[in-house]
Amino acid sequence: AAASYEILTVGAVPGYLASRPALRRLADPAALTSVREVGDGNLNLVFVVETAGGRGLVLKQSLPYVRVDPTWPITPERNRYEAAALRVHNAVAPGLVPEIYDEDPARHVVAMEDLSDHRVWRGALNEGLRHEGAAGDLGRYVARVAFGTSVFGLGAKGHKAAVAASVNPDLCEITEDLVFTEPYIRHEHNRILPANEDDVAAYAGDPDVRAAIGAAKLAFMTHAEALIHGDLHTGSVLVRAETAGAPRSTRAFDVEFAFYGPVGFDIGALWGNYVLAAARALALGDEGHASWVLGLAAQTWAAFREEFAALWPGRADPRVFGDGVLEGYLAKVYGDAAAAGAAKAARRVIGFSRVTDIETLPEDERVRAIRGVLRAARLLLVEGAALPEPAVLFDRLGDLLAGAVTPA
Ligand code: SR1
Ligand code: MG
Repeated sequence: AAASYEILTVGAVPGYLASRPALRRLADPAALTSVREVGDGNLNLVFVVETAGGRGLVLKQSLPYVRVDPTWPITPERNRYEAAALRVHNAVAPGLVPEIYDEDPARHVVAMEDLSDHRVWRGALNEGLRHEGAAGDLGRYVARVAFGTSVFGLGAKGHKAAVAASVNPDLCEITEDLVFTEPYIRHEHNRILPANEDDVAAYAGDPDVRAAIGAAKLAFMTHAEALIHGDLHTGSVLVRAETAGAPRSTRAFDVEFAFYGPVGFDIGALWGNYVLAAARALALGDEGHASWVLGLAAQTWAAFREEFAALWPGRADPRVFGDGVLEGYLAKVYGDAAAAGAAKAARRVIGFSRVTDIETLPEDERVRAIRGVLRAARLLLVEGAALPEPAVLFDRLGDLLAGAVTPA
């Protein structure tokens, strides 16, 4: 697909900055020390701009096609949703997403805070590194968004107006297809190692799995609870460990999939990616790291619960949304998270868009890791909601993973 607007290049960035009044002040085009294109996701161009003595910034430009498959058109309007969601998330969860500096709807560019002193969490997890506190920070992020953008935080009319302003059908369709449909049918996007064919058939053909995935897809499509991130995997998280000069920092980024959806989808995205990271660690014989990673699920959930409960007294209309509603809602989020976690883990080992956690393993280890992920996904889907203590649920998942992944 051809672009009807100018695609940025490293060489064009100084001129672009000069053309944007909001950016000239932040990154003087005459004082640039470096411009690098660093995008490593499936969709966009990302330029890191550094200046002498300044804070620098990041330019993210949407392409009118999938970056890793230019024959696949996709609306560049997605960064309008990203800019809008970033503004909202900065307001309700300050310090947990990048600051936004500028939005250029004509060139489909969003400018935001440079977080080059952070690193992508997936890579750190793959290396066996422990960023203590990140899982809890993300639970607090999801809670602040879940409350602040919901009926509870906005009231009835505020919520309806926000839902209407945030409909993001093209990006939702990608998730509906890639996460909830393609792994469960024969599809050209699916890539299955011969040694995993029985594992995939057992998972995707299981009637309990199919019923639960259908229900999870329906929830994704219809439960307009809050302006969720929509793609909160560990590659959408930046982490920085505490040092003598700087405190710990965790930021969720890449919010172009944001829409009004079920809050449990964001928690589940994290849980599913913890499962992938643990499967990798076990395949490489690092039981200690696997156990630490699986413990993150309880940390994310506890922080989510505590933050949401702390915000609850400020809810709109406590006449109807009494305290009895809170526990029921949290249980609903938990069940959605278990199902979404399964869907998010399974799609990464069957369908389009794979993850380095698994793909960089040698083939024998990869086969065993994929087998473990699919067994864990089944447990999450079919029994997850009935095991409402995350420590218990993820202990069970750890045993199941170890049985499938650890060499005999
Ligand atoms: C065609 S986009 C494939 C995937 O990349 C994003 O990160 C989302 O996870 C999406 O499903
Ligand atoms: Mg992304």
